[in-house]
Amino acid sequence: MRKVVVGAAQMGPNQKTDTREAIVTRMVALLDQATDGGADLVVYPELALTTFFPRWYHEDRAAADGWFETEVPNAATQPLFDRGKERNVAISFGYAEKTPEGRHFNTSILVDKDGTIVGKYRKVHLPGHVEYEPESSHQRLEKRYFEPGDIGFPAWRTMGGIFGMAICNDRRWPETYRVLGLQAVEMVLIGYNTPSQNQRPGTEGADKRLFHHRLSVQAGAYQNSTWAVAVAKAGVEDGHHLIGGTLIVNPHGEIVAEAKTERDELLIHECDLDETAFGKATIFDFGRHRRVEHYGLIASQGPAIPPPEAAESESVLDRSFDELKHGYSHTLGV
Ligand code: ING
Repeated sequence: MRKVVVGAAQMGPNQKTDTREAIVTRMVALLDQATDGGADLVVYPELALTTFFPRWYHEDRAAADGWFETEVPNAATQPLFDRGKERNVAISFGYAEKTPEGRHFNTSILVDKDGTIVGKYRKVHLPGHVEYEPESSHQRLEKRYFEPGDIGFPAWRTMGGIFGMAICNDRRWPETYRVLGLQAVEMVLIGYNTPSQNQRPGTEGADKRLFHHRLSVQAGAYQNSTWAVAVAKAGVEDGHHLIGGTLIVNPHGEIVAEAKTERDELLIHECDLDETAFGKATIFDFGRHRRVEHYGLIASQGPAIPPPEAAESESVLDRSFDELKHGYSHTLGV
């Protein structure tokens, strides 16, 4: 048994006017509640220190820099680091990172029980757009304010297991979990801020969003035989609603805990990392079952490319094995 007691610390809304200090005070209260409940690890949401500011358009991109941290820990977050060390608990949280070179990332870190930052992840899959979309009722400007992550999907050994991180939109992409799965990951920590309104009203509401959220996290956990802890910032921020649905999913893809509110809410669950072993040794024994020679398109092709229109007389049997083997992009010479 390699038990890690996880505290999934869902946060309610952060308003534009909330100070970092006031937000960190809430985070410390959640940490206290978690450690009172025996937690070894507390997981917080994406962009935990601010409102979800990519909903706001700034013509001058530098005007958004106030939402970014130039270093962590810093004065605002030191109380959280101090409390974690004092209470001997690991923490993970997301924030907007501005590097000394002036680059901008949507970042999360993993801090071990003695306050050392043992892992950093920068969000790879950035949804939305760069420019203001006048036709959209809601702006999604992550591509304006952040660069795609430049450190891939690393996994780290800590707390007696193998941990990885992902952020929000990443959880919708199977590649995220598989790259971590190929590092034998045993627990994936995922913070998210997911709006319930779409840019084009009426296409899908909170219920569909929650369904896709659960589906994505459960699938990723099951298909890589790993625990997954997905933690929301939820509720109405500056008039804009974010879904809740904080989840802990076991390596069999089962939801073992789920938040009921859209406020600060803590889930606690005792996770046995050894529960990942069965799937990794049987149905998802990657070494025994995966056939990488057929997966080339996944890492070599960005967009979907449909097969060519078949000529009248042509049958698939007329295509060379080479064409079939390499997929249609080879045929199209792209
Ligand atoms: N938010 C959303 C997410 O992927 C989104 C963006 C919402 C995409 C709904 C698709 C549908 O959960 C972030 N921050 O990535």
